[in-house]
Amino acid sequence: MSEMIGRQFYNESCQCPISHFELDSECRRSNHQRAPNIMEESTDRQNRRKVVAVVGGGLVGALSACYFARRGFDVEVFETREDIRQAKIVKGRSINLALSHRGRQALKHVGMEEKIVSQGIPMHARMIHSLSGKQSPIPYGKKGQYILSVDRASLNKDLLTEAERYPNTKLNFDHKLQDWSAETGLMTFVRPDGSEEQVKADLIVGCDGAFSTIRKQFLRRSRFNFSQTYIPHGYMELTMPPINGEFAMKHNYLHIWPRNTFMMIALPNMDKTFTCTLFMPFDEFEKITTGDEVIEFFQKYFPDTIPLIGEDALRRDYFRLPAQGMVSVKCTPYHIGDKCVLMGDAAHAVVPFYGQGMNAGFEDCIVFDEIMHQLNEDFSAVLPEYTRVRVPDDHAIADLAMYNYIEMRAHVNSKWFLFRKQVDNFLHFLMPKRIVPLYTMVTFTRTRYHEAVERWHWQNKVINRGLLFTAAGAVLGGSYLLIKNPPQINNLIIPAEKMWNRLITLRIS
Ligand code: FAD
Ligand code: EGU
Repeated sequence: MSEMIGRQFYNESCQCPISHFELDSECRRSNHQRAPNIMEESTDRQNRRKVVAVVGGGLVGALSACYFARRGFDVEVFETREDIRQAKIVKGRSINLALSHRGRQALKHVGMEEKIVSQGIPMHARMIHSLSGKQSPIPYGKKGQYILSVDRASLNKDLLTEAERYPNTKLNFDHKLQDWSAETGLMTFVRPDGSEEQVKADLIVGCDGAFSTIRKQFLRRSRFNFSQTYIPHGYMELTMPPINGEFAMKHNYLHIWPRNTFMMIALPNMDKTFTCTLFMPFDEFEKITTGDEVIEFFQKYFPDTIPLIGEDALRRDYFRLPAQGMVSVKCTPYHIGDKCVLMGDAAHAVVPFYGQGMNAGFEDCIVFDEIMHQLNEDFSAVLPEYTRVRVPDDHAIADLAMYNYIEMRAHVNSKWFLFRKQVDNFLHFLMPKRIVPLYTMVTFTRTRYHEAVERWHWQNKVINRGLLFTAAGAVLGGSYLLIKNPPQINNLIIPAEKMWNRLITLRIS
């Protein structure tokens, strides 16, 4: 175990001071060719730089490595997979993701916003596809308010490369965490050849995703709360190729086909394809067993997409991979003593029905960093504070995403979706300060998630009260008019026979 630490401490000697919140880019990009400073070297030896082990080199792990590196820690990232920058085929979850304000802010803090944004495709509105093939756009907000469709693999690669630019960061691929001890902090990694490696660090950051191995040790501890829920839906990704070298649909949109239990979403890619994600219950996925049944199903629910995805491609791709599951995980606390902390999906996996999983994980990094700054990087104070501050917000977004899943599944067809979003936007237009749509707070601000939920409840009260007053006003006003101009009573009486006929037709239709 000391081998790993040894390699870190005594070989590499970037002369960055222990704590440099405002580390300028010049220092870390100079390939540390600065002449060793004797004063710094001696302090380094006495007061060795702390080692932070980031377990998981996914989106959140790679970003959090940058944050710790910026602060001057010796960062070691351990990732099960091989280096995806060299790999030929990258398997993994969803191909593209919606990046919004929270994620962008987190990237901005490490100077990565511009690069990532330039490789994303702005989506200014949703495009709602009705069953008849009609398309209706609904803007996300004002002109500057858009979300970005970004490629997961390329985002992950860029973040790894960025982390690696810090001389005090080392990436260890082909290192799968097998187990670790919360008592000693000792981690055991397995290599592809079956060999084991043991590593110790001052702080372990668990960014190893929804099925976190780091989290397993939390489960064995007293007073750790944990819940995990699989939803009955699965998802499948299908690619819509370009037509004559151009996007098959308008590309600055998030395309949505809301069909209650069945739903499809499509996000654009830089290569002019769309990635369509079909959401439906697992038992429905299983009912479809032949190519003909696939076409029949699409004919019934998503007819406009058949020529765009291509009939042959549909028949083939539907059976390429089984549908993937979606899990929601909530837990608390996020830390063990001053030794270990969870971030990203390892701390909170959310269902993708708000497009916030990665954004929330990226925001975890900002929140942790802000607390590090406030509490002078004292892990024994920072970790409990991070749990205290962050848990309510992550739980709020997990609940919101689940709520939206249930709502969409229950009664969201294209008409309802259009209607609801238009009502939201209209109320916001009437009272721009007082009523802000929930998705706006979630997607375009850094309002704490739990505050967004509280505000939403409060707004709904205001709206309901408004509706009540409007209704009461209508009744009172109507009564007044009736009293002032009493109608001929005879005109109101419909012959009983006529009434009966009306009732019958109502029942039938
Ligand atoms: P992961 O991306 O899962 O990374 C974990 C990493 O840890 C992996 O690289 C893995 O190999 C590694 N690892 C695991 N175990 C070990 C181990 N034992 N040892 C070493 N390494 C290990 N979010 C959004 O913000 N916007 C969206 O539009 C969006 N759409 C989504 C659509 C779908 C269908 C799904 C399923 C999710 C979506 N998300 C979205 C959520 C987003 O994918 C996740 O929140 C995000 O990937 C979490 O990042 P992470 O780094 O915490 O975990
Ligand atoms: C799901 C899967 C539309 C990417 C939620 C909206 C999503 C994304 C919505 C996926 C929906 C649903 C919102 C964004 C976004 C909407 C949002 C969902 C990106 C409430 C790659 N959702 N998603 N809400 O408002 O706030 O447009 O896989 F269909 S982005 Cl489910 Cl803003």
